Amino acid sequence: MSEMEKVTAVEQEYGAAEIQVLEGLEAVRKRPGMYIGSTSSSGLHHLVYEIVDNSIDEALAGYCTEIQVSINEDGTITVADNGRGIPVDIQAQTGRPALEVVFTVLHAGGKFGGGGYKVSGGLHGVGASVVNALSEWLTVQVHKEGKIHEMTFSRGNIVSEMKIVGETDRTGTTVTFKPDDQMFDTVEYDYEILHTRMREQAFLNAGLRISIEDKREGRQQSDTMCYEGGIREYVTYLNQNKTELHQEVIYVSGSKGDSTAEIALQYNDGYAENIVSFANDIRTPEGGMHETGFKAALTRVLNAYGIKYGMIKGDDKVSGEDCREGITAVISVKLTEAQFEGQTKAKLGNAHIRTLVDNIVSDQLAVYLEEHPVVARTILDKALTANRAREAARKARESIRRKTALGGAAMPDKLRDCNENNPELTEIYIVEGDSAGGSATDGRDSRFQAILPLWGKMLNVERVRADKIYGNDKLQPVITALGAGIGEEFDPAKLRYHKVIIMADADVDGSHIRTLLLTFFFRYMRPLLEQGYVYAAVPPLYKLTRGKTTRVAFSDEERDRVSAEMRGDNPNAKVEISRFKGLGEMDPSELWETTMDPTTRTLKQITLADAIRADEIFTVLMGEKVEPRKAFIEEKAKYAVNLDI
Ligand code: TTJ
Repeated sequence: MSEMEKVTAVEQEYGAAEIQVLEGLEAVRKRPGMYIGSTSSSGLHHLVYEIVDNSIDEALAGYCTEIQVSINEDGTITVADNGRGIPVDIQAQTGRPALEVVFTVLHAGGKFGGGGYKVSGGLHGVGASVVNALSEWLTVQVHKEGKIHEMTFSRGNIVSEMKIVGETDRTGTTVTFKPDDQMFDTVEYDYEILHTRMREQAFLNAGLRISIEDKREGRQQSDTMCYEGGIREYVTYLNQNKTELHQEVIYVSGSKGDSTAEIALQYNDGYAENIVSFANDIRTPEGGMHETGFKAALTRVLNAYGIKYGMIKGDDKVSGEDCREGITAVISVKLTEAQFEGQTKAKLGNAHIRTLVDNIVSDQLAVYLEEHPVVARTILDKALTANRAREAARKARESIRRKTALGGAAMPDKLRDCNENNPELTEIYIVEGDSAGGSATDGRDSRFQAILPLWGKMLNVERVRADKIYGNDKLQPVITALGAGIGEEFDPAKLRYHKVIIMADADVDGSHIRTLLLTFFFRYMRPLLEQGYVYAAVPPLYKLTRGKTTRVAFSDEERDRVSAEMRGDNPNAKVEISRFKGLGEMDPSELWETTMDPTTRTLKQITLADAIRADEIFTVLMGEKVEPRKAFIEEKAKYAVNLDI
């Protein structure tokens, strides 16, 4: 039951209604994870998306053209738009100003005052009241009808009732909030995470100008994003640094009833399939009906064209995978009452959307191919080449399989396996470098911990056809050790370890390996991430020694605190502090105690969102052009390291 209904049920007795409201927001503070997914960094960033969603709804309704997001100097967040402004009049239902209701009643955002928005990103969201409940303080200013209306809150409670604080000649809404550090593991915002999300939203809402600024000391930066071409430009962005096979991005769109769909696509000369899909501006990395409809129609249209013009003969059809080799596509659908399903609620379930997308692609792509025969021939050639390569690879794989039949796959030489066989109890550390691998092997508990060292440069999965992955000397050991296959054959039930732990240094090389591995898992073992099997080890940064006592610290703050503790009441005591330069520097017992012992270590679970970001770094920048790639990886290394997203 929504809180709104409860409030109505008490028939607007003001006191009772107020109590209901407080109980509503109290529930949010009791179980914040229920409303924003988690109280980690991901939940923290979610607060911003919740607020921005409201402004995007206003933009979808046609009344807002600009949104500004700022990380203020003190680490608080401001979101401002130039929409009509949240209504400030007294709401009949509650006898309270609508503005107050938006921030104090659960799920009130966007749906009050009758009518509301037809298709709304905010429909998925939980609304401004949740952000309010989880903020140490929050201020909202509404510019409307010549006046500036202001209201302030603390942890969801009203601090000052709505009042007029000045005059204005514009309209719009501005919200500033400070996330409550009692509610979150961290309250430090990451500019890159917000930047990526805002860029995505700008692509999805053509013509909407979104700017973002970091005003914090020493980290000042900003960007303004506005894409008249919408998802067409998104495809261009994803294909930048790649060699496109045809110049123009193909775009098709249509609607039925309240639902709309648009698809943009362009092929490049690589082998990866890169389909990014959204429902109501929310990313759906697990796919769903819109992707299914798209894939079915694409395969059907290309085969029909190939047969019609004699490029495909007899029964030699090209498969879906063949048709998607080297494709970059963005699918965006909007619908009322989107059903999000799957492990991470990241899969669209509404079946009528499959039909809508299938029809649009079937009709319009067929016409496009007829009108652009050169492009059509290029795409068909690509699919036919993919088809031949896949056939050849399948035969090669089968002959290898026959050779190793019965014996099962031999484990990689470098793998130091554990004794336990039950995968639910075992874990594998994928370790960067031979020396760290040595320390890990000596330090581990070999009963349940396996070690697989990786060394040297990893394969750039962007530039390789899926079949080559099997034969790659860096990835093959990972595939064999995990034992669950890759791609469409990947089967989590066959996993040999239920914890896959990436252990790499907190430097550029470490983040490179981590990014590559995550990209690989994202592309070829996605359920591994979806089902939460992947972790990052968190090695300490500092070692502190006083006499015979040694301790470690994982951050600068902890270093200072531990150092003070070790000195105790003795101000002259000398505590020596050294920085671990890398995993290889730790001796086996140090590595065990700080990073591998399940009773003391910290593991960060890697989410699909982390992998998407790693993949995007790749998709966008791992093209042929080497220099920008190097510069980018070095610049972004910090956020591939900072996995707590
Ligand atoms: C609702 O319908 C009547 C006219 O105003 C519409 C509205 O509420 N627009 C609106 C809300 N624009 N911007 C917001 C908004 C902006 C922020 C930053 C935060 C919140 C909670 C709402």
